[in-house]
Amino acid sequence: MEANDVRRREFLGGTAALAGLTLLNVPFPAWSFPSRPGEAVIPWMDQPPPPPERFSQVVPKQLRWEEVDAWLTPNDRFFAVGHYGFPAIDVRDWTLTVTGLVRQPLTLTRDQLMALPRRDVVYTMECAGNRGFPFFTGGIGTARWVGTPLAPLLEQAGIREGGVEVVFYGADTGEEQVRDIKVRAPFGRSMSIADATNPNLLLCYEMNGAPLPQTHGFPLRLIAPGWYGIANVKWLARIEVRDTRYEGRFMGRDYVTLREEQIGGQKLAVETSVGRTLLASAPARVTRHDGRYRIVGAAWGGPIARVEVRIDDGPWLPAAIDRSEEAEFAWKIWALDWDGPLPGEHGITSRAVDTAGRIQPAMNDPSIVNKRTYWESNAQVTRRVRIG
Ligand SMILES: Nc1nc2c(c(=O)[nH]1)N[C@H]1C(S)=C(S)[C@@H](COP(=O)(O)O)O[C@H]1N2
Ligand SMILES: [Mo]
Repeated sequence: MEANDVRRREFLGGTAALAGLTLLNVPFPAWSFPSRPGEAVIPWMDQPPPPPERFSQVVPKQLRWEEVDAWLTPNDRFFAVGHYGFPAIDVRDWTLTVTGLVRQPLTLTRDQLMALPRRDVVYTMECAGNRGFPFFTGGIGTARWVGTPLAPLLEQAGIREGGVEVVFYGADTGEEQVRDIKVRAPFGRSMSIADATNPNLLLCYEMNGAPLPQTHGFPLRLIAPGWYGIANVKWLARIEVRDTRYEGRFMGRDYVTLREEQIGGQKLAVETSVGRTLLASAPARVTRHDGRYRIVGAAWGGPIARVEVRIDDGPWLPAAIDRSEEAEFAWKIWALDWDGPLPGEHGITSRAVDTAGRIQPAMNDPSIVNKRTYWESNAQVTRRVRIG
């Protein structure tokens, strides 16, 4: 799009920002963003309510959308989820094992993993529960994750005939109950062999240039670009190849989406395990500079072709996509200059469109209305702002 290309020059920051980059001598503008020096952020009116105590223990930190001022989310602003707490692992006692239906079981220390080929990916991770509750709107962030590809290690271990599933276990454990039986189980998630050997999967030990923080899975986590957060097993301790489907809590009981369908005149629910990301977007912030307003947001969850923004009940307006920083699995930052808004309260809605022409569903779309559980809530988001 031509409009986008014109805007691109502005996004690159003009001469002042470029001079700044030269002075800092960074190889790429890692923190570029469509911001204007001296602009003011106008906080949203519809702030999320404080979450219940039990929820805050599992999700102690969320992204504050107004604070999104860079493509990458700094580690200290990155949301965190721990279903069984946030264990502190002593790396001297820690190894990663690859076991089960493999010809050659492996045991690796962190040093051995770090000596293997190094790859990075910029990936936007979103919790599948994000936007499922009014108090959960910041379960998302983008980081540069560094690690070693998983596929060559699985290749080295050699999956034996009959192996159908790869299970990733964390070092964190919790008490689980099925019917009246209580057991202790590790956090676990699985993938088919085809998904687990995808070349994009990383065994990750570095986040945004720092050693992987404890909260985010030190010393090692799986990074599964294109999947919801739940697939990215933290404090990774064991990888096991099995000859049956794995049905741990986070595959088979929790993180299960219930969607109703009309089947032969009957409403019947389909139960699916949360997996790959769905197309989504959200307005992040409204800024004002010299009396001129700008709406900035993000779009993610699929190959983004364009983003459209609607103010109140007005027409869908094309937003400009920031092309200065892009990666396949990272959110795209978009912006729309909002000229001459009338004083008062306004609703701002965004929708992403992917390269196949699919449109992020509206709140009243059947895919949203017929979904009974809160997982995978990728409907369009409307935020409210008051122009003074
Ligand atoms: N071992 C382990 N890994 C885990 C979890 C967990 O509770 N234990 N939570 C998952 C969920 S639900 C999400 S959304 C992401 C969040 O990653 P973050 O805390 O680094 O943001 O981690 C995933 N990996
Ligand atoms: Mo999650």
